[in-house]
Amino acid sequence: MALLPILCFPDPKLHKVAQPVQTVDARVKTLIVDMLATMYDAKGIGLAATQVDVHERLIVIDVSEERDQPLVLINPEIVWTSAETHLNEEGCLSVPGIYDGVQRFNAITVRALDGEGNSRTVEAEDLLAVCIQHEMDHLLGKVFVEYLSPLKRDRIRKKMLKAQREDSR
Ligand code: GNR
Ligand code: NI
Repeated sequence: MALLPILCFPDPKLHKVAQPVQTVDARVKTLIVDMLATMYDAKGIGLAATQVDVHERLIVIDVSEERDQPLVLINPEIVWTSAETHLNEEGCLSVPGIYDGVQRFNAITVRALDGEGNSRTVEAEDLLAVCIQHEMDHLLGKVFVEYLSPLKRDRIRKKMLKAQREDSR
């Protein structure tokens, strides 16, 4: 088990588009274990492979209070969305300390492979639906701050760059 470094905005690697996972083999299973460990260590509710610089369509999630219900989604595809959307306060492990509102579907249905490579359908609402949409954006190279105004995004970019400069001293 290894903790993986998480890329931080505005790292251009966060904007790479992930490719489908070809086979759920030992390499992918090791990646899942490491991503779950990294997510729990960082106290996140989700993590996309893109954030650990692996550009394959794989996400891990756990929105449970007890942190004991890991969900692995490989090659996820949204097959249904609710008509209603909702403005939710979001944060991101790749943009630490920043929280802002993003409009998301209230409920979605997703088809994906699980960690064993078996096909499954997940019906999600509320926080789980928000989290899946946030993670699937990462796989498309999209970070939530891109939904904010250019002014806000630029302020966040400058704040992150300054924090990264101070960290590296
Ligand atoms: O830990 C996280 N919390 C969160 C809160 C509201 C909406 C989305 C998220 S996902 C985030 C972890 C993360 O950055 N995943 O990519
Ligand atoms: Ni994120």
